[in-house]
Amino acid sequence: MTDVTIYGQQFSNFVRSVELACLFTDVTYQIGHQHQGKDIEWKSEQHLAIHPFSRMPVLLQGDFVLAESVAICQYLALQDPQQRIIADDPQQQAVQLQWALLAAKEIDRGIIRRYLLELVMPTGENGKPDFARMMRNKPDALAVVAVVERQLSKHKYIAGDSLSFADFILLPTLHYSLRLQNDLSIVTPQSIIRDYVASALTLPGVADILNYEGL
Ligand SMILES: N[C@@H](CCC(=O)N[C@@H](CS)C(=O)NCC(=O)O)C(=O)O
Repeated sequence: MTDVTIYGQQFSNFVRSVELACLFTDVTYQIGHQHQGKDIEWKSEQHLAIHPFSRMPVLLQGDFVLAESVAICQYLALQDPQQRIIADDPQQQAVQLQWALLAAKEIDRGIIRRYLLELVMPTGENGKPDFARMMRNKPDALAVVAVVERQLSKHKYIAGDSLSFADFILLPTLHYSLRLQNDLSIVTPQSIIRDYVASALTLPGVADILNYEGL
């Protein structure tokens, strides 16, 4: 019996964030669309009942339902008796929350929503990616990458010198960004982002989540 269900699909960067938080808090999980024995169809009324904007992920734990990756990862971190991925100190914890929110908003928007997603959900003619749109948005993606690089040049992890739930919001996005090649690439070969992601991939279980290619 698993502890929780993550409503959504594994390709989602935010579902992966919640998986990472589960992994590091020893919470066993399944990914799926079932809640209390009922199938929750994507974008249905039932979906709206568990997420105010019908998105993924949603954490389902018995009667407890929680949307938004940052809220979910923070909740899991606080449930962990050893609190390994959230700081005790209120100021450090607030900085972790700050970076988790930046990763879920500005960083995700610049790299995933307004750039990379065009390859996955193309908006161009004949169902092809609109590369001109990507090129128009590329400077914003590069600006976001520069922000992350600046922070990682000062600290080992995104919110300071210890691994936190903020890293779990950020890592799936950065990992996806490294797949972009040639003209679409936004991370240079020398970027500190490559070391950060490579180092995370050596932690037990992380590569299984980030490299998973199924649905
Ligand atoms: N702020 C939300 C964003 C969730 C989100 O945008 N999820 C995407 C998948 S990665 C989604 O559900 N997209 C479908 C839609 O927006 O209709 C979070 O952090 O959980």
